[in-house]
Amino acid sequence: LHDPNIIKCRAAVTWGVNKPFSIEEVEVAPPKVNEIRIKMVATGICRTDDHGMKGKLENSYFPIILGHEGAGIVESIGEGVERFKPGDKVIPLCLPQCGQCICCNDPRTNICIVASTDNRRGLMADGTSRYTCKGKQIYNFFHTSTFSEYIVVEEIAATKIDNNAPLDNVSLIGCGFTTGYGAALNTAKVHPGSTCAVFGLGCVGLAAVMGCKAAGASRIIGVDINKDKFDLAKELGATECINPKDYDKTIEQVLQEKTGGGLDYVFECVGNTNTMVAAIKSSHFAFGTTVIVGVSDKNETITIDPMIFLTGRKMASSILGGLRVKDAIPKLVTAYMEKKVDVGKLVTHRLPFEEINKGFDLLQSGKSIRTVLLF
Ligand code: CND
Ligand code: ZN
Repeated sequence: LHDPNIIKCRAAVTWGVNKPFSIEEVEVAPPKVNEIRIKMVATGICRTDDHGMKGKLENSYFPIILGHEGAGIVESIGEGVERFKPGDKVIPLCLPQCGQCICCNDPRTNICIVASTDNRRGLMADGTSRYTCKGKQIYNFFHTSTFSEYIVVEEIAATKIDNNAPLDNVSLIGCGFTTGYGAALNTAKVHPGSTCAVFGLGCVGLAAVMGCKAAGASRIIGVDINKDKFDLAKELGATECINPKDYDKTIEQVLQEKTGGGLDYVFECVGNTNTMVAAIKSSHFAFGTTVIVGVSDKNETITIDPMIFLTGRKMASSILGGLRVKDAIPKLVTAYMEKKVDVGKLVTHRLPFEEINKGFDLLQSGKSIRTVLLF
C-alpha cells in the first residue's frame, strides 16, 4: 500500500564502485522515532565523496547516496523529536553526537560511538534504510547522504543554525571548512608567530590556511602540485606557495632548508600516503607537530622510521577539526554571517543538482575548490 508520507524525489544514486552518479527518482520514507526529514537546499562536493564513490573507504556500501556536506530545512519530524521543528534551518552532521556514549562524555574527543565505522553501516539505528530506488534498498553515507532532495537523518545527526543563514555557502561548514579551520585552531592549536605548512590547497587545506592565519602564524607555506591554487591560497593567508615539482630535492628537504630545520605545524590535506610521510619529515625535529587531515585509501599504509619521533616530533589527526560539531557548526555559521570567516571564498562553482557529474569532473581536473550543488 502506498504511504502518503513517502516522498518521491530526485537523488544521485551510486550503484557500484566507480559508477557515475545517476539521477534517479527515489522514495524517501517518513522519519521514524528520533529521526527528522530534511529538504536539502545546497550540498558541497568534498573529496571524501569521491573516495566513497571509488570504494576507497571502509564505510561505503553500495548502492549508496553519497554526500555529507550540506544544508537544508526540516520538512517533518518523527516521534520523540524535541530539538527540531519543521522550518528549522539545519546542517546534517556527518559526525553525529549522541551525547551519551563514553566518547561524547569525554572532552578529549569529538568522536561519538555512533560514528564509529562498525556502528550503523550505512543504515539507521533500527538497521533499515529510509531510501529505496527501483525496489532496492539504498545505503546512506556518513549518516547524511546529502546528494538527495530529501534526506532522513537521526536527530543526533543534525544541528540547528541561524534561520537567516544563506544555505548555499554555509553548506561548507558541514565538512570542508570546519575540518581545515578546526585542524589549525583546535587540533594543532597553532600559536602566534609560528611557522606552518599546508600540503594540499583544496577546500580543506585552504580552510587550514585560514585557521593558521586566524591563529597569528607568521609564516604559512602552501604546498600543492597544482599552481592554479596559489592565488587563492595567498589571498586567504599563505605567505608563500611552492610546487614540489619545481625542485630536484624532496619537498621535506626544501621545507627544512626554508625554515632552518622544519616547521612548527604541518597539515596534510591531500590524503596521499607519500605526502603524509613528507609532511611528518617537514616538521621541526624537536617541537614540530604534523596533523594528518587527508583521508587515504583503505588499502594503503605508511612506513616510517619511528626514531623520527624520538626527539619530540608529534603526529596528530582529527575529523572535522576535532570539534564537537553540534555546537561548533552553529557558531561558525554565526561567525560567517558576522563576516569573521569568509567561507564563500572557497565556493568557486555553483551548479544545479542535476549537474553533479560535472561537479565531480571539476574536482578531479583540479579546476574547482568547492562546487556547491543547488537543489
Ligand atoms: P581536494 O581534492 O579539493 O584538494 C586536494 C589538493 O591536494 C588539490 O589541490 C591537489 O592538487 C593537491 N595535491 C594532490 N596531490 C598532491 C601532492 N602530491 N602534493 C601536494 N598537493 C597535492 O580535496 P579536499 O580539500 O576536499 O580534501 C582533502 C583531503 O581531506 C581528502 O583526502 C579528503 O578526503 C580529506 C577530508 C578529511 C576530513 C576530516 O575530517 N579529516 C574531512 N573532509 C575531507
Ligand atoms: Zn568532507
